[in-house]
Amino acid sequence: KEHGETKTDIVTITNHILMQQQQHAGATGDLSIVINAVTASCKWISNCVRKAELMNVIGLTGGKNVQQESVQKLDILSNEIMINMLKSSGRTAVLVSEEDDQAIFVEDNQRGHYCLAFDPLDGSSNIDCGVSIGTIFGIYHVLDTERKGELKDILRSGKDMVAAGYCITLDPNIGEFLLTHPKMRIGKKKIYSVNEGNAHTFDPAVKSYVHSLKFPPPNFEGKFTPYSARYVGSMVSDVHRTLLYGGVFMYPGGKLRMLYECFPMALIIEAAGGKASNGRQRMLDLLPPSIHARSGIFLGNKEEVEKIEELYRKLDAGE
Ligand code: P6P
Repeated sequence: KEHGETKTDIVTITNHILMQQQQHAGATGDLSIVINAVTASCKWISNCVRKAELMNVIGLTGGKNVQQESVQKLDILSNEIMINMLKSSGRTAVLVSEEDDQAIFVEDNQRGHYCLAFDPLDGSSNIDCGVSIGTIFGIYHVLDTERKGELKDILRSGKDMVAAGYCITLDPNIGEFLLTHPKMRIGKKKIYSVNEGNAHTFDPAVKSYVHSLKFPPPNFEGKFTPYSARYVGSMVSDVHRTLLYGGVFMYPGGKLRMLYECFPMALIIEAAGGKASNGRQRMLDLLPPSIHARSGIFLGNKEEVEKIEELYRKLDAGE
């Protein structure tokens, strides 16, 4: 791009998916339809969140979701938008949402070959203070297209996911998602991201790792080079920064949900050349025992995650 010339090879998500799909001879276009339903939902949700401040919709409904967390009205709205858009795409069979206690089995006449696990509005406790929030989703293809639409089609390990994504920003001017980082590779900055208010719950491996980042030995020039601490408290924001800048994001213990938070983010980070683990095993190899099962998660630059895994090996070996 010469200085001053307008960039003309703008690729929208629809074009990008179609170009990817054309590379697969047997592609039916169904996955493109599913992803377009997700992007349409994200545009609608983004619009609702922006309008919420004006409509004063913000405020607790007093209800509780399956996680016994107080629910914001926007959570309910976002969930209904996602479910209705995915069902009416006619390409989905089973849906799992953070907002619904049970899996949703799409009626026969609307059923398709894809299953989605999603958090319609992750980080919603941050809505009132304007921190970025977003939608996280992971997509599976049903195991058997003749018998599509059973729990086993979605209660699976992360490595079976065919696609995953999150929505955090939308270009409100043209209302499109634009390809900004083709062939995305994770950054290499020295940043660590964890809620240190939970330090009293950290096991010795996490304690030792975090300490090593804050008080590293002098580098080869004898300089003291601690990592920077960054923590938003909204997974889409913390993982997006980790993807673009590098470093490590951690939520030790079991708060984040495997199907619709850990697996999609693990798939994305691995696709960008990073690593994701529960400290002992590759995140995507885990098999969730239930649809809202939780896991500890460490994701980011390979060498950072490998340091943590080595500390867990020593901890388990009693060293
Ligand atoms: P804590 C938001 O509520 C969320 O589910 C994730 O988006 C975020 O990473 C995490 O919880 C923050 O949890 O305990 O640090 O407030």
